[in-house]
This record gives sequence, C-alpha cells and structure tokens, in this order.
Amino acid sequence: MDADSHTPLNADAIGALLPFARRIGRPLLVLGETTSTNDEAARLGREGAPEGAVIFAERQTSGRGRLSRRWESPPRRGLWFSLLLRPAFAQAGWTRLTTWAAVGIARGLEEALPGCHAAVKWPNDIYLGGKKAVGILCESAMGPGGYAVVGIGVNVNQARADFPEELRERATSLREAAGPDAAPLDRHAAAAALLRQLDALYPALERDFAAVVAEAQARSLLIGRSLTVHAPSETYAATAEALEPDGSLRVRCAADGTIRRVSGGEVSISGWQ
Ligand code: BT5
Repeated sequence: MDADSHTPLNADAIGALLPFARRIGRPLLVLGETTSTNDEAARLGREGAPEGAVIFAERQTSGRGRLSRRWESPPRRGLWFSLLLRPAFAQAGWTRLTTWAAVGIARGLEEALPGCHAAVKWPNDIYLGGKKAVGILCESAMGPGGYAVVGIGVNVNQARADFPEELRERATSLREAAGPDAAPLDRHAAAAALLRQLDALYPALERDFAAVVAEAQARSLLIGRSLTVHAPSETYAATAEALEPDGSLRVRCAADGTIRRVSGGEVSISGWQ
C-alpha cells in the first residue's frame, strides 16, 4: 500500500467523534506538512491562543525527539500531533505533563486496539509488545503568558518495512500490534480515542495526580529492573524502585545502595538495545 492510498486525516471527521464539551481538541487543525507540530503549537502559544488547540500534520520535515533526536514521521502512516496547554497551576509543576500524557495515550491505544496492553517506559515512551510505538516530547515556555506544548508521535499503520532499518527491531505500530495480517486502522477513530482519553484525564493533572502516577507505575516497564541511568553529569547502574509523587523515578544505585531520584536524563534497561 503506498502513502496515497491511506485516507487523509480530516479535522471535522475527528471532531465529530469527540464530545462537544471538551478542553482538549478545540480547535482541531490538520496541516499537510510542517517542520514539527511542536513548532506550530508553540507559535499558537506565543500568539496567545487559548489552551486546548490540537495540531496534526500528515508529514513533518523535522519531527524531533528529545536532545534533538530525529522522530520518523512518514506521511499518513501515523498520528503526529501537538497539544497547546496552559495548566492552571504553578509552572514548576508542569513537568507532570509527560506522565499525564503517557497514561492518557496508553488508555487511548487500548481503546483504539482492544486487547492490546500499553506499557510506559519512563519517562516518555509507550511500548506495545516490547517495542516503541509512541514518543512524547513536552516543551514549555515559562513566565507570564507561558504555555506548554505536548508533542505526541503515534505509529499507527506502518508495516515493518516502513521503518528505517535501524528501528525495525525496536519500533512498532498499532497495526503491527494487531497481528501480522491486520488491515490498516482508521486513523480518525484512533485520533479520537487518544484525544478523548487525554481530555477525560486532564482534570486529574491538577486534582488527583497521585492516581495518574499510580497508573504510570502500574504500566511501567522499568520498576524492579536493572538499569543504566544516564544522568546529565554521570552514568551509573541502578535498580528502578518506584515513581515519586511528582513523576520522577526513584532508583537504588548498584554501587553504594543509595536511593536517588532521576528527573531528567535517560535510562536504558540492561540487556535491551
Ligand atoms: C521521543 O523522543 O520519543 C519523542 C518523540 C515525539 C514525536 C512527536 S511527533 C509530534 C511532535 N512533533 C515533533 O517534532 N515531535 C513530537 P526520544 O525519547 O528522544 O526518542 C527518539 C528516538 O526514538 C530516536 O532516536 C529513535 O531511536 C526512535 N524513533 C524515531 N522515530 C521513531 C518512530 N517513528 N517510532 C519509534 N521509535 C522512533
């Protein structure tokens, strides 16, 4: 199947599947091509747009992950989108957004593909069947008029051959998780499931974040595992113990048994790529 035989995304078709009273998904925009939907959402943020805007793009020419890594965004195969948010609590707490998005997206994937299990690899990846299906990139502008952008890349309809060779063993799509001969999924239904779940979970970001963290921990691929922690200033071996109330990761350092909290940087699971 070539790219053009995948039905183009249409904002009205997604909106028709969302509740009228919603915070997230108003307005809904679909662009043909952009550098990165995070750039577009940030532009809306700078222009003073209210929270809730969601921007999809069929193609990103500079889709990015953390640390300027590249995010593969093949046209019409996935859902590449960004949310513009202005949470109504102190900006220091906006780091919660990654955990919130991970849980909302995990629930949305399980709604879009009943029977699948979505696991969270702290802090910003979602895995299906042991492979990465989703990446999340939160970027904020602090200060007066500040805003947060939550960028989400969901692999929906890629077949194995659609991934670049170096990702084939590590990445997957909803379609691949559905089975070897599964037909392409309806991206409108998948997008609506994701946005409905994020919208439904949004109040918990402020009022019941402990429940969000508890679910992220229950879905976590890391807890109890041996890890390598790549902190900004050092790399060390550790075991993941739990998520902290703010969503950071509590680990026990292998060398001296001390407990540490990891809130930035990277972790890799020993024995994984
Ligand atoms: C992420 O970064 O996983 C965050 C990705 C966020 C992408 C969305 S798409 C909409 C919005 N607009 C953007 O420009 N970005 C956001 P990180 O944890 O740094 O992981 C990046 C790594 O994931 C890469 O170095 C690859 O190894 C791998 N990767 C790249 N593309 C992938 C894909 N489509 N599926 C699975 N893994 C991928």
